[in-house]
Amino acid sequence: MDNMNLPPNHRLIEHNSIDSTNLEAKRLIADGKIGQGAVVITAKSQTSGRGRLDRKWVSAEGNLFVSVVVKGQGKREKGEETLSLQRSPISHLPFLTALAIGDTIKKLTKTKPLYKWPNDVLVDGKKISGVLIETIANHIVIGVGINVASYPPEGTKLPATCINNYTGKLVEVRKVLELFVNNLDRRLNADMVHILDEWTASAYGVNKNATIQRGEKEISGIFRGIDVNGQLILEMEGSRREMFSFGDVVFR
Ligand code: BT5
Repeated sequence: MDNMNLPPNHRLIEHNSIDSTNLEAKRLIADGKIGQGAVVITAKSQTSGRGRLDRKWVSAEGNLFVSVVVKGQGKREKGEETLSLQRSPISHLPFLTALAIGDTIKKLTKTKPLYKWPNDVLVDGKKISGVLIETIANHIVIGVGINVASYPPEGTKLPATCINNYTGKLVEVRKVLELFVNNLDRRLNADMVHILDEWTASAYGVNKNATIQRGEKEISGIFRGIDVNGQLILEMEGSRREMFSFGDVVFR
């Protein structure tokens, strides 16, 4: 597959091996090399792929590693067609990105992906994709790893899986890239009012017992979905509700 149909104003930069596509995106931003359109940075493998809190993202060749750089919420300049976050609060972005990953997986497989707060996409309860969003100098880096051909068989917090486990024939990484970037662009340019509802409708673990982990601290309750800012709602004893804007959630 040589010709890829990316949305207009998208510049694709492909690497063989790189430390991390998010790090490369941040270097390009710092060096003023992003320009007007959206920039899509991919690599066949990463030597230092990262998750949140500097955790490791296992980055074997055959899987997708991509960072999409979009402009922040500044005013759109006249005539500017940059893909930019005009319509969405940044708090919606992890959910919107997860949905774009879900769209992609649904197009390629017959599975129904579920979304685990804050940023995981699961198939059969196994992690198939993760999202790392970083903001720098009025740019937003949307980093996404999707397991296509392989996954770490052990050593991950949740069991993992990959797209090719659910397809009749093997899917090309660049096909997954093309679908994902188009789905992301479409969702970024659409009305976002229903994003959180759509995410919640396929959320993993709603109404289940959940424990929020924040470093050493653990807080347990019942997971009741997310509020208008994307914060996790935990119902404690006596129906008291607490909101969490970051952390990891474990379901029991
Ligand atoms: C994430 O972090 O899930 C975000 C992963 C983002 C990776 C992309 S790849 C392109 C771009 N460049 C980067 O350097 N990063 C982004 P978090 O929620 O913190 O989950 C990390 C945890 O997932 C690890 O601690 C492992 O338990 C597990 N894990 C690591 N590699 C995995 C894989 N390939 N598949 C499934 N689980 C994995």
